[in-house]
Amino acid sequence: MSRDNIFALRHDKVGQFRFDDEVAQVFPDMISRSVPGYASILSVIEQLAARYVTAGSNVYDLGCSLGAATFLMRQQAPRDAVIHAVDNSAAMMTRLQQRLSEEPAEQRCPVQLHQCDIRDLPMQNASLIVLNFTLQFIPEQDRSQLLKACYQAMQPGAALVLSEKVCYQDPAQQHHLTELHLDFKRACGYSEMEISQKRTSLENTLIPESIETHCGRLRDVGFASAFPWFQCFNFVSMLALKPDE
Ligand code: GEK
Repeated sequence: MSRDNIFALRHDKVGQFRFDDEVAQVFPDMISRSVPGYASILSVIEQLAARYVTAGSNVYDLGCSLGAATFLMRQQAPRDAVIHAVDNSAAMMTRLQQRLSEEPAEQRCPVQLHQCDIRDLPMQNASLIVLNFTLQFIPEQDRSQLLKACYQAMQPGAALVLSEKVCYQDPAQQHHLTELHLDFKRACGYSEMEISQKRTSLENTLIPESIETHCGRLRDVGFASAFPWFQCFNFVSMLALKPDE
């Protein structure tokens, strides 16, 4: 796995963060050293696939990057399900296509790649939809519509996983959780300069919201229940369930 040192050298001007070739090349290292709990969340996504993915249904991995969730869900999905891995980054999709072509031709369900904006993707007959740290990159005004499209595409009893970096209204809580996250990044080997330049680069690109805002929005678009099932510092994963008919 290539090591992320994108922000290790001082940049005169830090540009807006992009999921380009440089990022795609180091992405597994970058996300596992930046998102506390990432591996645990992925392993539960695999477990959820075993529970929720039904025969003949569609599974959507929205903002799939290099397909970490897709590969794990594929281990559990019935052979006649289809996993749709969706990302608008050409660099991510090229690498994912390459990785898929290197997979042994085994008895697994098909994976269809879609290089497009997740807001433009038609979805239907879904048993499981995953937004693993993706909604935070969608403009706030578009989030309800996207989640409504997910809800409408889902079968009764289907599940949606929403993992996000979150924020808190209470300044003390926000401060402490941010500090604990920074400690995590330091312990993972990031320098103060890397941390600071990455933060500048993500400003106005990654927009966190509170757990209450997320769960409230999920209920507003129709999910019968929506609740956090995992938290490490200011990183949370939520589960939203469509009622059985
Ligand atoms: C994982 N889920 O490893 N349409 C499509 N893709 C988008 C859009 C959009 N509008 N906006 C952002 N992306 C993955 C990790 S990373 C999270 C997800 C992170 C894509 C973007 O190109 C990137 O690949 C992904 O969402 C976010 O489980 O880097 O913090």
